[in-house]
Amino acid sequence: MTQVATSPELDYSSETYKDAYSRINAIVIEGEQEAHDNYMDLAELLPELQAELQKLAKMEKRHMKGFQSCGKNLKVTPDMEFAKEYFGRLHQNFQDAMAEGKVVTCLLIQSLIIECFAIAAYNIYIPVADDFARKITQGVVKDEYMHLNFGEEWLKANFQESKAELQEANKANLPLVWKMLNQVQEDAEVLAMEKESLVEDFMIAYGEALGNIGFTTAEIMKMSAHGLIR
Ligand code: Y39
Ligand code: FE
Ligand code: FE
Ligand code: FE
Repeated sequence: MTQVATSPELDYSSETYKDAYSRINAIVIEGEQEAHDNYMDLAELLPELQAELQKLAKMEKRHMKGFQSCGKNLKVTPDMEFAKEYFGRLHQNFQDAMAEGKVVTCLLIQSLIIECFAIAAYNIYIPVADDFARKITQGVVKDEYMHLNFGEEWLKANFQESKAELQEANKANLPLVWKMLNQVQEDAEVLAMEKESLVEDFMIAYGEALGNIGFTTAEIMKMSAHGLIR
């Protein structure tokens, strides 16, 4: 939000930039792959929405390929081992919920938390990206709003019976996003992405989503605060 529109001091071919990019790019590639897998899993939990969910999964696969080409363009090898570890706990929580058939928790993790994380990160990245990556990311972020909207619509239509599970899943998963943001803060700064802007954009998108689903302002504030504790 408070970010400058251009960063002429960024040297996309410097070793410092490429080293940080090898982790951030890997996180994004791994995130898109896992988003694909998550929507394929959700298609099993919601057979009546199978076609739509498979379409979302396909978009995530396309995003992954786009970001792989961004790394190649900068001659960076993504550190996929780091990225797998990075998503480990969130991934496990999704898997556990999936095994129990907890569709509400799965939707909160993928379609609300992870999509809002993507929306914040991509919006903050676009003004400071290289020309090639900027074009790719602009195309991707439009899709992410559609994915977030999918989750919002389903949860809004099933709000009363989902409410308690949403609050519980929020409590268990929002703190993980905080840890994840802290963990990449330094690498993000090398790319001229400020942590404060990431947090701000994430909370705006997430709070708005909770409001659209049906939570009151007081409930949203309570749920947001739970992210900061623990
Ligand atoms: O739905 C999606 O496409 C989500 C998988 C993508 C999330 C990517 C997470 C980006 C975090 C980057 C952190 C940069 C500071
Ligand atoms: Fe995506
Ligand atoms: Fe997405
Ligand atoms: Fe700074």
